[in-house]
Amino acid sequence: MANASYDQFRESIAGRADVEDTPELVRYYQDLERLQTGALWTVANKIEPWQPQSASVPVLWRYRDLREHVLRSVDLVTPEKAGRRVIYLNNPGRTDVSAAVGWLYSGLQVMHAGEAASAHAHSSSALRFIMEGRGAYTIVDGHKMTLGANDFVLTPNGTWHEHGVEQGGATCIWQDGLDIPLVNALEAGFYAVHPDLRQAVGHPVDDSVGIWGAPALRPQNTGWNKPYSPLFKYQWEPTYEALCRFARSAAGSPFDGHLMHYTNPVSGGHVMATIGASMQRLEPGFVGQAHRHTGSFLYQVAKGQGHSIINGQRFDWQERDIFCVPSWAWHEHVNASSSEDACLFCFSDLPVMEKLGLYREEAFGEPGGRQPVIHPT
Ligand code: 1HN
Repeated sequence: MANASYDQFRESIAGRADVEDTPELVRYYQDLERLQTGALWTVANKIEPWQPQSASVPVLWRYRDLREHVLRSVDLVTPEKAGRRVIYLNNPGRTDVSAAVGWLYSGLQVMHAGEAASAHAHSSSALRFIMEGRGAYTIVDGHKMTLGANDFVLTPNGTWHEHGVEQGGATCIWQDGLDIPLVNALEAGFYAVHPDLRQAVGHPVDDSVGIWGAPALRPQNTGWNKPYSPLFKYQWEPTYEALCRFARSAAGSPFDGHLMHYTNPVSGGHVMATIGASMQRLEPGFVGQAHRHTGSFLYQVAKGQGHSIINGQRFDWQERDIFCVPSWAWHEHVNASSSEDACLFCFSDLPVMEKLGLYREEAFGEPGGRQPVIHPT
């Protein structure tokens, strides 16, 4: 990387731990170990790196490779037996915690017409992004939502939630995103199965959109005070229209093109306490500049095709592919197509980074900087 030699230089300068082992020190360390203690200077440089050292690696999961294997699971296990019939994304650097990137979990869930998975609740916050099929629904705390391709739905932490596909629908596949690795790292995870296995639908279908989904209008006297969005479903069509209007009205970001965050209509902030999400549009011919920031990001290509360069490695993506950008990895996005725009859905732990005061961002090199491609594909 461009900054590697500078980082190595900084690592060699004074002020950091630099104690050579002697027989006496080794005996001392052994004595400390027996007392469940240790000398900080033996670990300080490792536990306090100069900058984030993500254990996650950039990965592209190609949908054309995954899809048939996801569908195979339909004949192998039932949703009743499996609880959730999901093929999860396993970052090679994070296999110990079943994470797709950083502290985020993700998987592809498949359901046939007429199938349903029972209701449960857990401390993890979750979301779904619909990839294909017809007739999918999710019920969140008695609110039923109908779902189509590129719709984005929340199942916030603590809510009862279940999913299914209506009789007469078509096999559905969606991406799940959860903060399970984070919640487990914080040792704060609870899980419960609904006592009746199914929830009663207690409200008109899609009522959360009816109440909260009007653009820039907030209903009066709803008394919502939960730490997540009362709007549980964000539909594709109005999202795409908003991005196109944004693109006609302003230049957008040199790094991200036209990017809009899905928001909690009450607070204007992120949709959930630990997970944020966005959709960005890269217009035909868009060549993004490289930058990096803290936080772990998982993208799904909702529309079009293009490529991203992540820490010097080029990943060519097309519709439905999923790829990740680990914390502090350089990344830039390109839509080389001359005619079609590309849209990237993304979810991340940005709310956590922001709330904890850990968000940091920098541009690559000079303005206009682009990465050298070290590993062309
Ligand atoms: C979960 O609740 C779902 O509700 C999917 O569909 C995947 C992975 C781990 C823990 C809970 C779902 C999950 C999950």
